[in-house]
Amino acid sequence: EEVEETYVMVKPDGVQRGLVGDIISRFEKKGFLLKGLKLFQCPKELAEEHYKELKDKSFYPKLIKYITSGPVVCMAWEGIGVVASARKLIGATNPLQADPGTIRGDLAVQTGRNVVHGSDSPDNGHREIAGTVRDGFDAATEASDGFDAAI
Ligand code: DAT
Ligand code: MG
Repeated sequence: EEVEETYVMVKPDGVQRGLVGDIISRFEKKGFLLKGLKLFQCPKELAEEHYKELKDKSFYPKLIKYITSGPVVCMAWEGIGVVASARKLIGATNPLQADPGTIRGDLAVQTGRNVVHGSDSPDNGHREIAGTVRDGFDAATEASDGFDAAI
């Protein structure tokens, strides 16, 4: 397994419900390294770009409305195999099917309010990080070079 980066985003319901700390804590305790973080109001255009593969789905308009309905917390996480591991920590898209112990399995009920996003590939991770938290990322990387996360 290689050291990778992934993009994790606490969606507006997660921010409003006060779940940011719990979610960050799960990634920290797993041993991943936080490389960038921003409270961010997602513009409609970026939301449409982020979910462009889903634009023909019936739920797409609601999805865009939801993701732009309030601030999100955007994060870049680094570690060995972090792309797939983050998806495991997050759990299945439908929270009722997500295993207990996962973020969605523990904290959510509805697919349309599933609290958190995680990139599905390293390429998408880089693209999503570039659109949100990349500013200041390199400086943060340099500053945290002395830390030894369990990566
Ligand atoms: P994931 O977020 O697990 O990667 P996805 O990429 O298939 O899932 O879909 C992106 C988001 O779109 C998902 O987190 C919630 C929403 N969504 C997906 N399928 C849905 C459905 N059937 N009804 C409502 N929202 C849905
Ligand atoms: Mg997805």
